[in-house]
Amino acid sequence: MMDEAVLARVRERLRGATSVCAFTGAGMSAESGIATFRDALTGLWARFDPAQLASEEGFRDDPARAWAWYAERRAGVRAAEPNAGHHALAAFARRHPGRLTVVSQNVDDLHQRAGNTDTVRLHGDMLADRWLQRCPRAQACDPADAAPGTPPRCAECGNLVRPGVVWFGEVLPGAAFDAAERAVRGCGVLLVVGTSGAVWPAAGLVSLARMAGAHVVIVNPQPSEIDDEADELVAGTAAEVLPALLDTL
Ligand code: BV8
Repeated sequence: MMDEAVLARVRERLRGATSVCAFTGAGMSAESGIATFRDALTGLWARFDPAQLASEEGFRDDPARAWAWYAERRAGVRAAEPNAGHHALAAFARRHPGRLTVVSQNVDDLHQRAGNTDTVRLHGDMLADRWLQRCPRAQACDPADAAPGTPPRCAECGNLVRPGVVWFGEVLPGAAFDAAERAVRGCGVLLVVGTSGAVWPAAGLVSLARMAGAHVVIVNPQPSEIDDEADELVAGTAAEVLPALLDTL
C-alpha cells in the first residue's frame, strides 16, 4: 500500500518544480512483462552471466548464443506494451511541454512508444542493429542488408551484426551522457524509478543531481544501492506510483 503522506509531499515538490527529470531503470518495464536484470526470481543476471552475454568479449566468444539471447529479449520487447507508469510520464510531458526529461538506462522502446520520444538513451537501443566491426567501406554497408543468420553477417566481408546497445566495458554515448548530466543538474525534482543503482556510470547521475540541488525521489518496491541519496523513498511500483504522483498535476 503506498504511503499517501509521502505521495502528497512529492506531489507538492513536483508542483513547484519548473523542471523534472525521470531517471529510469529496468524496473520501469517490469509491469510490462520485461524481466529486470537484478530481481532474484526473474532477473536475467540469475539466468545468464551478463559478462558472457552483454559484452563484446562474450559476443565474440559465442555470437550465436549471444544473438539468441538478444533475439529472445527483442521478441519480449516487441510483444510488450508500455505500462501505466510509462503513460503517466508521457501524459505529464504532454500537459507540461518542455518540463520533463526522461533519462533511461533501458534498451527497450516503451518510453518512446508511450510518447516520450525524446527519451535520453544511456545504454542504447536493443532493437537497433549495428556492425560488430567498423565497416571498411567508405560508404558503409547497412546492417539491414546483412545476410540472414544468427547473427546476421555481411555477405561481402563477413562482418557480424550486433545489437545497438552499450555493452559492459563499453563507453556510454558521449552526447547521451552529456544530455543526461544537463538534465539531472538542471532539475528541481529527480524521480528515480526502477533502478538498483548497480550499474555505473549511470548510477552516478543521482548523486550529481543531489549535489546540484535536486530533490531526489526514489520509486522502488525494494531497497536500492543508491537509497542514501534519496530525500524521499516511495515504496511502490512504477505503474502504481507514477500515476498517483503525476496524473493530477
Ligand atoms: C563503462 C545494455 C567504462 C546491454 C547495459 C564505475 C564507473 C564506471 C564503470 C564501472 C564502475 N564500476 C563498475 C563499472 C563497470 C560496469 C558496471 O557498472 N558494472 C556493474 C555490474 C558493477 N559499467 C560499464 O561497463 C559501463 N561502461 O563504465 O565503461 C570504460 C571506460 C573507459 C574505456 C572503456 C570502458 C557500461 C554499463 C552499461 C551496460 N549495459 N545494458 C544489455 O541490456 O544487453 S546495463 C543493463 O544493466 C541494463 O540496461 C540496465 O540498465 C542495467 C541494470 O540496471 P537497472 O536498470 O537498475 O536494473 P536492475 O535489474 O539492476 O534493477 C531493477 C530494479 O527495479 C530493482 O531495484 C527492482 O527492485 C526494481 N523494480 C522491480 N520491479 C519494479 C521495480 N521498480 C519499480 N517498479 C517495478 N514494478
